[in-house]
Amino acid sequence: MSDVSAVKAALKSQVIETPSWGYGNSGTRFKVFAQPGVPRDPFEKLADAAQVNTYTGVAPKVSLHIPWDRVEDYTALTRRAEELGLRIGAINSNVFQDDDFKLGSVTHPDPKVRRKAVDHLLECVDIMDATGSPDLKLWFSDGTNYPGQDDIAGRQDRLAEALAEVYERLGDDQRMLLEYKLFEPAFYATDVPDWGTAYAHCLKLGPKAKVVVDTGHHAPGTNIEFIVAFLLREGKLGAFDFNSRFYADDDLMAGAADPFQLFRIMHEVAVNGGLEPETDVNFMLDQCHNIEAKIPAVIRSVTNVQEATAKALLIDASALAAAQRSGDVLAANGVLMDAFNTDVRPLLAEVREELGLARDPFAAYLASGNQERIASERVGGEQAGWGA
Ligand code: AOS
Ligand code: ZN
Ligand code: ZN
Repeated sequence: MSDVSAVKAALKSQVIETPSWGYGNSGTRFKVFAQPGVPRDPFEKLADAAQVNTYTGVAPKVSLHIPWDRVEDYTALTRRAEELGLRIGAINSNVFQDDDFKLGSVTHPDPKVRRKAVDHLLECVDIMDATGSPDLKLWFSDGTNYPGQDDIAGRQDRLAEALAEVYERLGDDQRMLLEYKLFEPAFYATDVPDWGTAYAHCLKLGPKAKVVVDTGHHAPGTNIEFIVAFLLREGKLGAFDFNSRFYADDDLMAGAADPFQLFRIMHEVAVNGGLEPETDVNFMLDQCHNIEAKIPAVIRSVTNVQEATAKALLIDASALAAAQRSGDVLAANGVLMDAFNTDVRPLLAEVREELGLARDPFAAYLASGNQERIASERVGGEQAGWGA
């Protein structure tokens, strides 16, 4: 796409969903560093997400996490989101923080534990009904640590059975997004370790089941853009969990560690129709901000995704196709690199200006005084954190 007005239109319509847990205190297993002004409840998490949307204009959806965002009244939470110009995005289920799930949740050998896990997933669908959320996000920590610990194929049978029950419960406009992850917390055999396993289960389940690609969940060197191209071609890419990794599931800001990889991913998204509304790809962030201020970090993550998208959209498609047809390897690669090496910040500043926003959302937020305001107002109560 080289027509600038079409590029701008695509950038204006891209929606990036931010995670409620990205606004709370988080850390590693060594230490959680508390920050002043962090939300004390899900309502305040929404207020922080609204700040990101106010300054970027492209982040009107917020993923919730159950139980961390469990409230008495989901209608009130949804109403608050609407007042803030937001809507509720994916409901993230959690079957990984209960003692009963030590040996697994939906793949646990004991049917009573499997029942408890499936009941939680069904509760998440009830919350989707109450909040208007379109997506149930499933990530399972299930797996084994030692050879022989459990029957690998048997665990797949139990997983398939649980997924089928939850799939049946989905409404017409609701989807199930199945996420995979190579390892951690299980170190020998994870039950949904890769896109192939997730894809095979989703294919059996039906059209409402799609795969989530979390960019931090692969072995080093994995060609993630290939996975993206394949899943889009099959109509099975449901969403991204964007974040950056240097080593494993680092959950750092999207585009921070490897902006070139994010560009290559967005190129495959763009050429395979993933920016078209009908493909319904949900561009989510799944990040934790352990040592940096949270709202500014989410703003930067959103703009990093936008920059990668803008560069991908600027690729000269006809020059690329001509080079590919003629087998001119260096010219084809050159077309891609020209786009990647373009400074798209002025273009995005123009896009924002046309939307009535400040040209630099990061600077505008810092100048707004919100950070100081929440630090002085949000005192007392329990500061919400990862897992709180
Ligand atoms: C876990 O590693 C996954 O990335 C999940 O997406 C998880 O549900 C999310 O990080 C919130 O806990
Ligand atoms: Zn994730
Ligand atoms: Zn993860």
